[in-house]
Amino acid sequence: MERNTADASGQFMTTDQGTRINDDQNSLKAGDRGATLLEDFILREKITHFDHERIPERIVHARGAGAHGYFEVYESMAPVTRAAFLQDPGKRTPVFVRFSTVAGFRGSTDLARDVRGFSVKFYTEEGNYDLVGNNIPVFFIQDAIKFPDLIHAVKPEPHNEIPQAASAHDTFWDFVSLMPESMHMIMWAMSDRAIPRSYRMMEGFGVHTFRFVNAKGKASFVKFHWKPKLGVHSVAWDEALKISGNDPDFHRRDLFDAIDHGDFPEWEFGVQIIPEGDEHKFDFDLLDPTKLIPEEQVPVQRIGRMVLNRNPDNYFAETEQVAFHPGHVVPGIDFSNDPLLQGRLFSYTDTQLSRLGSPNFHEIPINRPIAPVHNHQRDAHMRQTVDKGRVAYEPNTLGGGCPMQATFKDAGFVSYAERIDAKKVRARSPSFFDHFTQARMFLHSQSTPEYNHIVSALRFELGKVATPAIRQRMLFMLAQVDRELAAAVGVGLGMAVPKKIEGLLNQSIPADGDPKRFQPTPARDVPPSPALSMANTPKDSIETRQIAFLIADGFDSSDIATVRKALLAGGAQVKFVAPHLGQVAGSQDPVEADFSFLTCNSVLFDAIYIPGGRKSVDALKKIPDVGVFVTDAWRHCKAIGASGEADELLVGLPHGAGTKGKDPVNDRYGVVRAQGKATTAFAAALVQSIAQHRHWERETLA
Ligand code: HDE
Repeated sequence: MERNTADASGQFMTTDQGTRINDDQNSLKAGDRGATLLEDFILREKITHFDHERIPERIVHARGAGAHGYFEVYESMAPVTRAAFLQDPGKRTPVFVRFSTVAGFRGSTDLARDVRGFSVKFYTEEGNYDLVGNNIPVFFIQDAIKFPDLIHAVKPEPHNEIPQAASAHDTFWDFVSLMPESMHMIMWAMSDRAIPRSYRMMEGFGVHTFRFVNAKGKASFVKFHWKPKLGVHSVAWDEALKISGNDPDFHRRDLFDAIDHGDFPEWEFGVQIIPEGDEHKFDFDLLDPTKLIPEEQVPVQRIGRMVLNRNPDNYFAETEQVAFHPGHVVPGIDFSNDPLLQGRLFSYTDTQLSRLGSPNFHEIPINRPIAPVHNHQRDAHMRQTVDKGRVAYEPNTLGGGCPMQATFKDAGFVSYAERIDAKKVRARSPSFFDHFTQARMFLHSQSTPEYNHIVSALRFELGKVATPAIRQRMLFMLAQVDRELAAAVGVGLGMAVPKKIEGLLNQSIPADGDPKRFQPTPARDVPPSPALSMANTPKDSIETRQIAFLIADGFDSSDIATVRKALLAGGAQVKFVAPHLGQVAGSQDPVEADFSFLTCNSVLFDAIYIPGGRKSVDALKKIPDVGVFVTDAWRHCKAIGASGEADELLVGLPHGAGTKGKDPVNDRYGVVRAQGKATTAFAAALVQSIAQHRHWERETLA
């Protein structure tokens, strides 16, 4: 039973029992100055409900944002999988998606340096399928048994609960410096992938190798990918820090506003399919979650698309109560023996029991499958279903033998009958001990600015580590990936890279094991993978980008009209930022300011434009925030546009970027200026500059 409170106009207020309330302002008292009476069932019900409003937040991925949408496949995938939602191109499967950060608490900033969760619940006609992935294709650890250690290490330190939503502290790096297997993931986490511009501009990955199974029972291995239509983009680290102060809800707001505005975020669904017979053809183990399959080796086939077109009505009911589980699968999708995945298959139901409080969490509206549910599970806290009849067991005759088990042909889920002939051991396969080759491959696949950002991130993170021995161990570990990287980080820390640290690479040797067998193998050079660099993402669109127009009374109306027209035509959004809210007078018509310089900041926009107009430019010159707007936009490598007198606001920019050129339109390092009035050629050059996302080359100017 759902209560609709969205359209409650004309309804009387009631208690939870439906009794109409006559006074919601005063509690029941003995006289108007008297003590409050225990009898007041209305007060007690209201306060009791309030007292219990909070449920335990997720132990990881507590901070998130969600949206509804749909998925559709491009063509039938019947040759590889029998999953019904991957058969018919005409069919739209509803989805609910939740994006998240991992380490921070529920109220923490969106812009933490962190992995992002990317969970998709497909409400298929064969039951719910959850793809519970991340925006990074590998993970820190290889075996589920280390997950509590990893999370304890990264969460705020237990004695003082500091720092919030940050990995830059001793316990995290203490742990990582002793875990060579985490090095590949560390490269990703220290890259700009960990500070995305938007959830809408992130890739998603299933991480583990899964299985597809077709109608003949034939299986293949599969890796899952989400490719964002808008490309993969990140912010700058200094910007992330400032966004965290200016708008800690930046990603959440961005997703909500985009959908509200009709700019529906879209991803293509990609698969890398590996025939069962090729399981051992790679130089790493397909079951090892610290490895990826380079796209150049096994191409990602784009097999469908997902569109998010509806915001949740209620954050708690939907985004908070949604319960994902990698074990929610449908016929045609099965698991591999990845030891991290295997552990996850246990963890997610367990966590819902403590978080949502009952095994009936599947009855919460957001978790309900659209496929009918028939079984003999009964009762427990907050049961919603009113089960009829007296049969709650199987086998039975009194219920006509129903509900019945479904055969493979009846779309029953039949686990893939993988042959296993092995000893029961606590062990790790020797094929899991190449921890450095792919870390090095990732590093060597980055553009120069991306590489430099990794160095800076490591200098920052390790610079926040107070214990010198941890920094040293990390430098040694980084040197296993790449000596130059370690040396560059060492410069920032004022430390030499240690040549040897006794026993460090043997940490995971069990007392009775063979030490050689457990030693990580040295990094090998393998071909770089261009797909791993964000520099190679498409940069041909300004769709949904937020552009700040800095104006004051007296701005040039024709400048604004020309530039605005071009930006809106490209799908961007224009926001007017002025000394005050309300109307701002132009040379012709006034405009309404969206923000004042107090209520927004350069870091909240993708680019800025300043129109001409003597009076406007003179007024802007007197406002210190305007200077910061411009210098931050420069520092964060964003497109900057200026026309007419607005040139004067750019004179402080370094490397001659602010000096007036002779041509009608000048573009220096993404700073676009018009000699006089803004022309269509100027607007086109600005659009082109914004489409680049960032002009990182500015960082390397001497
Ligand atoms: Fe999770 N993880 N995880 N995880 N995970 C949870 O489940 C866990 C792992 C991921 O938006 C929890 O409902 C273990 C890898 C996402 O609601 C919990 C292990 C990947 C989300 C849990 C892992 C993920 C979670 C916390 C090691 C990438 C957010 C709340 C074996 C493929 C889902 C919850 C959402 C959430 C356990 C490792 C992704 C405690 C034990 C690898 C996106 O059950």
